[in-house]
Amino acid sequence: MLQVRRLITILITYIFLTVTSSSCVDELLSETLVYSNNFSTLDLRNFTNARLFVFQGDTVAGFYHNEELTVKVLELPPHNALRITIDVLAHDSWDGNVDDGISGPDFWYFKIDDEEVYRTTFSNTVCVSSFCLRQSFPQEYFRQNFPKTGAIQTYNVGRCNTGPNNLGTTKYRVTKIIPHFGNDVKLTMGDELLQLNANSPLCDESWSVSKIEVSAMEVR
Ligand SMILES: [Ca+2]
Ligand SMILES: [Ca+2]
Repeated sequence: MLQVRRLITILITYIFLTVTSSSCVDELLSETLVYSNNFSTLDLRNFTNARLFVFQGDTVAGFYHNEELTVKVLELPPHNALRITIDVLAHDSWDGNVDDGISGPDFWYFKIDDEEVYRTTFSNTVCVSSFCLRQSFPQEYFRQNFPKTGAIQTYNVGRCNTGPNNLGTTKYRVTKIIPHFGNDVKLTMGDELLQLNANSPLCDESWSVSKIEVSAMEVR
């Protein structure tokens, strides 16, 4: 009887291992951080359209409104995927998903080798029962999350819009893993911001980047 039980246990274990080992889960073989830039050393090598300013004591690349910022990372080690991590500052009155043809949607995106791989919206608005402009982040567009969901830091100060409707600045960490081969990668960050009723759309809403990281991954 004991032997029968043992045999049954071995059989169940075998079936479990067979099922779990054949499931389609990618296995991470290696991950190497190959590029990290928080602009503290003013390193703008291989950038296009980069400019720096200091926000709350931190040197960042910015600010932008309907512009793109590009960096090339060269001589990557062997890999078949990249992990891209970007810390984005959303300054002032971003309007999220609102689709009124005047205020938004307010999109932020990035491209890998000129192909868009990520698109979301941010909302810095207040959220009360009678008024709340949702944002897609932490997911990609289109999702209906509350303003500032997933922020890693919020600041009471905006960059420009300093009046009674100052909506501050919100920092988000955008991360995505993308299949990639080849020795070099071109990373392009950009926005499609809309604010037709503002005297200065650039003052009304803009963005900056406080850190960029690229990791080379080998995945099976
Ligand atoms: Ca706005
Ligand atoms: Ca807007």
